[in-house]
Amino acid sequence: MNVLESIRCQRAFAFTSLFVLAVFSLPPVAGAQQNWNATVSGQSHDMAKQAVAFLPNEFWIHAGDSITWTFASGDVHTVSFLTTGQVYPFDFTQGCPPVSASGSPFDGSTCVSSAPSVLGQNFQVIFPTPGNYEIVCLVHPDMFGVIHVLNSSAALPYDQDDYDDQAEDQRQALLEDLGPHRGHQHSQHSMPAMLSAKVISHTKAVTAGFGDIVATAGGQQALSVVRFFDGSIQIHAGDTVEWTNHDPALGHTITFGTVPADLFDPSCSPSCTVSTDADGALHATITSTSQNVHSGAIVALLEDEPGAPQGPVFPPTRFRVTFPTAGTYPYVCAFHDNLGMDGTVTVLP
Ligand SMILES: [Cu+2]
Repeated sequence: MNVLESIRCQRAFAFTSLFVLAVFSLPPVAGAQQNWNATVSGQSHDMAKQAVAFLPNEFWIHAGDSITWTFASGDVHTVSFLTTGQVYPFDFTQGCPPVSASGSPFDGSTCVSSAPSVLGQNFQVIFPTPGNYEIVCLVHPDMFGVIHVLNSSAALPYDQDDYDDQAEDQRQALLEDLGPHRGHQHSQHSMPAMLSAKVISHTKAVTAGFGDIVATAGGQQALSVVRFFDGSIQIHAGDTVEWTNHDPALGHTITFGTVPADLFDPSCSPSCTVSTDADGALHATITSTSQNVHSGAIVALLEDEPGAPQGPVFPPTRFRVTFPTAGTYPYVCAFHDNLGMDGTVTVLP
C-alpha cells in the first residue's frame, strides 16, 4: 500500500465510521426534522383570477417533519386534515371544529384545521407518524392534495427547491390558463350558451364567474375567475336579468343592498320574497333601489357522488331579477366583493 492508497484507506475508514456512528446514534424518528414550505392559492394582480389550489398539492416528507403553508390570496381558504370517516363539514368557519393552533401535530387520529385565512397568514402542521394524509380546504371541495409521510430512513424524491418550482409551475398554469373562454376579453358571445336567457323575451344574461378544475396525480386544483361578465348592463323597465354561474369550483351570490348575515340562503327585504320559477330558477322583483335582495349561493349544478343517494336538483343554478322601475341598481357577490366582484344594472324607463 503506497502513501496515497493509505490516505484513501484512512479516509474511507473515517467516513465509514462517521456514517456508522450517524446511523446508529439516531433515534427511529430522524433528529434532523425539517420544515417544508408550501403556498395556499394565488391570484392575478387585479384579483380576478384565483388559483384555488395547494401549491404544490403533493409532498413526500419524513415522519417528524412539518410543513408551513403561507396563504397568498384575498379569497379565504383553510389548511385542513380530516380523520378517516369524518364528514366534510358544511361550516368552514369553525375548522374541524374547532380551529386548531398552528404547529399542531396530525397523525390521522384527530382532525387539524386552520381558521379560514387570507394573504399573509400561515399555518404549520407537524407529521409525527408515517402515512398518506389528504389535505383539504374546507371552503373549496375541489381543492385538495396529499402528504406522504415516510419513515425517516426513506429517500425523498424532491427537495424544497423542487417544490418551489412545482408550486410556481402550477400557479402559472392555473392563472395563465388562456383557453377559448379565458382572459380579460370576455364578451357575452364568447361565453357558453345561456339558453334560458335567450329564449325568454326581455331577459338579459349575466355570467357570474367561470372556472376550470384540473387534476394532478396528487389531487385537484382550480382556476376561478371571480367577475360578473357583462355585469354592468342597461335594460328597460320591466325587463329581467338572469345570472348563471359557470364555475364548477366556486359559488357566488347576487346581492343588492345590504349584505345579509346568512349568505347561503336567498332573502329579500323589506316585504318581498324570492320565489322559485317552474324551471327551478330563483326569481325576485326589485321595485326600489332601497330594497335588499340576495340570491343565496348560486352554483353550477353539482356532480353526483358514487355511493350517495340521488338528491333533488340542487342548489339553485339561476337567479332572475325583474326590474319594473327605472333607476341604478348596484350589486355585489357577497362572497367575493373584496376581490372586486360587482356590477350595476341600469334600468331605463
Ligand atoms: Cu363570488
